[in-house]
Amino acid sequence: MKIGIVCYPTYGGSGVVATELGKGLAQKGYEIHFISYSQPFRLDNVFNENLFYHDVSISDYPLFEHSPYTLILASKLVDVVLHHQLDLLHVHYAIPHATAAHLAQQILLTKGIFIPFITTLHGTDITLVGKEEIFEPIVSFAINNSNGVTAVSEALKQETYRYFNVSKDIAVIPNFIDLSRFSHKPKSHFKKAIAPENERIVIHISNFRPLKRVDNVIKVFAQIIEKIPAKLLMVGDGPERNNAEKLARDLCLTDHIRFLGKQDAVEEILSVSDLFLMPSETESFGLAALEAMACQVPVVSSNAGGLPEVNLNGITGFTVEVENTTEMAQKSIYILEDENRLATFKANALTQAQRFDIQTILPQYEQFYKQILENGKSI
Ligand code: GMT
Repeated sequence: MKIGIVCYPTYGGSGVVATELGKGLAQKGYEIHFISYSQPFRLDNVFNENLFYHDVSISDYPLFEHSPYTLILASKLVDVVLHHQLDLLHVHYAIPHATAAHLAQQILLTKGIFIPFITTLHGTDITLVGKEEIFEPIVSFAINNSNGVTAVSEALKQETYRYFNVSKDIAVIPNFIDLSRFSHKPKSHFKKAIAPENERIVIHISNFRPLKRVDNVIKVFAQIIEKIPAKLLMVGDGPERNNAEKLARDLCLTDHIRFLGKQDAVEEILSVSDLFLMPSETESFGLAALEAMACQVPVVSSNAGGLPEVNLNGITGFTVEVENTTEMAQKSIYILEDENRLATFKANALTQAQRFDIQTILPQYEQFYKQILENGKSI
């Protein structure tokens, strides 16, 4: 089967899921064509005869103050489908990818070619951007006209029905994890460098967008450190980083917090960590939390969106009301203060992460593709 995958190439969960899915499918013999405006960052250093990347070059024609990306992408999709005889398009993130795929589908129909497309909803396309009223008609239209729709959590599925005029069935296929990469690695020398007095290591990883509430990470940590010797690692970069660094300074915590910026080998940093904080305002799934759990790191998160489907309250960590930093700190201290309790939470985190093993989830996508292609035959 030849599949075109459309995604955002930059740091971000949807691009990671799309890229890892494509790589996994290519290994199983599918021919995968990534189509994006730059090479997805997780597609680095991969050579596989079944993997292709097609660049969507953005025109700089002076009349276009803003390049019409949706149209350029639609044209590129037509081109790639025709020249590589694709069977299926799988677009990640509704805006604008689903609209571009629909347009490409209609153009190809005029040439006597039918290509079905699947849209995977990842979260902010529905919860944030989607709620901007202006986008409602286009997102509803694109979802209703997709040949198949998946959402990464039950919560996101329900939210889509709540906010959009959508009649289409939505299948839930959760995020997944490659356990051969994300596993606990012995890195005691690294731990010693960060926490020479054997302090607990607390970690946060994100793109530092406002909805990640990195300010609350710092506020929770400020309360943890009053009771337990600890260090905080802040991994990632984004618009809120400066504010977070300033808050750390204002709270006199700079000796205890390290801002590491973007890191590739996050599994190594997670391997020395004892607790992951994710106080997000909204989170359709929380891939970063799953990556932490796979490395045996318990999670204290908000209870937003799909997080309770990933982080089991009282078992793999705790889920707490968004903004309740006092309770987040109390739960964190509860996990960190007792060695045996911490070990139990760590073991539970791994057991839960194993349920999202790529080997289990990838066949769900394969099954879904088959179903959509079968349905397509009857159109
Ligand atoms: O979380 C982000 O800022 C990135 C965002 C994206 O669209 O790339 O992630 C979303 O998709 C991920 C993969 O499905 C989910 O694990 C994240 O929970 C989701 N983010 C939000 O809902 C905020």
